[in-house]
Amino acid sequence: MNFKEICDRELKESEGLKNLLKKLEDVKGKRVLLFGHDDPDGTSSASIIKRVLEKKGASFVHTVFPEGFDVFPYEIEAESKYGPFDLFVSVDKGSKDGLDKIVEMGLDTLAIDHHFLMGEIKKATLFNSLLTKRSYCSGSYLCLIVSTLLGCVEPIDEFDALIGLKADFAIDPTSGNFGGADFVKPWIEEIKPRWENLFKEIPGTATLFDTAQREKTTLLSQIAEVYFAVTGGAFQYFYPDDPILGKLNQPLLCFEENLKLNTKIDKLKKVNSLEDFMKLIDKREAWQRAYDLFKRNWSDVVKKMETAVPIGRANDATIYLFVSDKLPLIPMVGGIALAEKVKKNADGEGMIFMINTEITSQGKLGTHFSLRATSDKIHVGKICQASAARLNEVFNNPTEISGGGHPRAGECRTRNAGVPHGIALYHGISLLRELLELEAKRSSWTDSDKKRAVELGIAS
Ligand SMILES: [Mn+2]
Repeated sequence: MNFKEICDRELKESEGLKNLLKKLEDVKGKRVLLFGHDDPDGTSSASIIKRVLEKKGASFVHTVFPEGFDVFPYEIEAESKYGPFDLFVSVDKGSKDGLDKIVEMGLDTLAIDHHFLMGEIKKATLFNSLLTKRSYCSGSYLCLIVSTLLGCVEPIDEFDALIGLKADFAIDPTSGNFGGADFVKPWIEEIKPRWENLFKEIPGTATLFDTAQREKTTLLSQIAEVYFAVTGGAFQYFYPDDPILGKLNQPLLCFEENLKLNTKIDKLKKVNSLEDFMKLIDKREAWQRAYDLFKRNWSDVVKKMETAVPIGRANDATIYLFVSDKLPLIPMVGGIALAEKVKKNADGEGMIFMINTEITSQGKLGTHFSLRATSDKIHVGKICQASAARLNEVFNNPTEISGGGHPRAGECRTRNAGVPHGIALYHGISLLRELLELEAKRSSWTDSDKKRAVELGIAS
C-alpha cells in the first residue's frame, strides 16, 4: 500500500473525512477560527491546515493555541473580538463531545484528531483516525492526508508532518520504528529519500524523544525537541520572568516562525545540523533561549528523579513514587528516568507515579499526577482516570479536574479547581494503597474486586 492508496482508503472509509473535505472545499470568503494543541504536533498541524484554508480562499484565519487539551465554548467566546467567524477548525486537540456545544453556539465545527475519543460526537464534523481503527499517528499526519486529498500539498507539509509524528512519538527512526505498516510507514518510505538530512543518525547525544535508547539521535528529533521547548510542549513550560520570552506567546512564536519555513524550503532541505536549522529562524534568539532554558531544566530534573522510591509491585511491575514541588518537565524526564531505574534494579517492568505541584494560568496552585510505565502491565491512563473520578467525587469540577491517557503515559491535573495540594496528595496515595491491597489478594478476587482492578489498570 502506498500513500495515495492510504489517502483513498481513508476517504472511502471515513465518513467524517468525507464531510470535512466538502466543508474545506467551501471556505471561499469565509472567516475561520483555527485552534491547535499547544505542542509541536499542534503547531505543525495548524501550519498545514492554515495553508489549506488560505489556498481554498478563506478570507481570514485567526489561529490560537489555547492552554489545555479539550476545546471549551468559553475559549471560542474569548476570541470574539476577532470575529464574527463562519467556521471553527480544531486540530490535534481532544475529540470530546464539547465540540458539539460549539455547533450549538451556531458555529460550524470541524476537528482533525488522533487522540482517544471521549463521548460521542454527533454534530461537529470529526476526522479521527481511531474511528477507522488506524495505527497510532499524529495530528499532523492526518492534516497531511487532508491537504493531499484537497490537492493542496507541498514539500513544507512533509516537514510539518514529520515534526508532528516525531514529537508525538509515532515514529522513532533510531530504533527502526517508522510507524504502523498499514498507515504511516509507507509514507515515511516514500519521503525519506527527500529528507535524508533529517533522518541521518547523530551519535553521542539523545533527546527527550530517544526513549528506546540513549546513545544516538537524529536531526529530526533535535528539531522536534526545539519545537517542544519553544511551544511549551502542551504543559505550558513558559518563562514569564525571562526578559525575552516573557513578552512572547510561546506556541505562537513557534507557529509563526514555522510558517515562514515555507519560503526557505530549499535551505531547509539542506540543513545538516541544528545550528544550520536555527539560522533559518528569524527570531532565533528567543528560540535559542527557550531551548537553553529547557536543557538546563532537563539536567536538573534528571538529577532530582534519582530519589524516586520503589513502593511495591503490581501485575509483575515495580511501582515507583516521586514527589516534587513545581518541577518542570516531569512527564518527559519521568519516562526516561523510569527506564533507567527498572534496568538498574532488574525490575523487569515498572511504573512511576509522580506527584508535582504547578502554578496555573490563573495563578492558582494545582496538583499534577504524571504516570509513566515501561509496559502495558499497569494501564496508567486508567489510574489517572480513576484519580480524576475520585477527586471529582469530592470537588465536582470536571472542567478543571481531568485525567486519562494511554497504557504507558497518563496525566491527571486539578488545574484551577482550588484543590488543596494535601487533599490531592492524600487521594493519589490512597489510590495507590487501594491498588497494592488489591494486588495482594489477586488470587481471591471477587467480581467487584476484578472490576475495580480493571478500573485501576492492573487487570484487563
Ligand atoms: Mn498530537
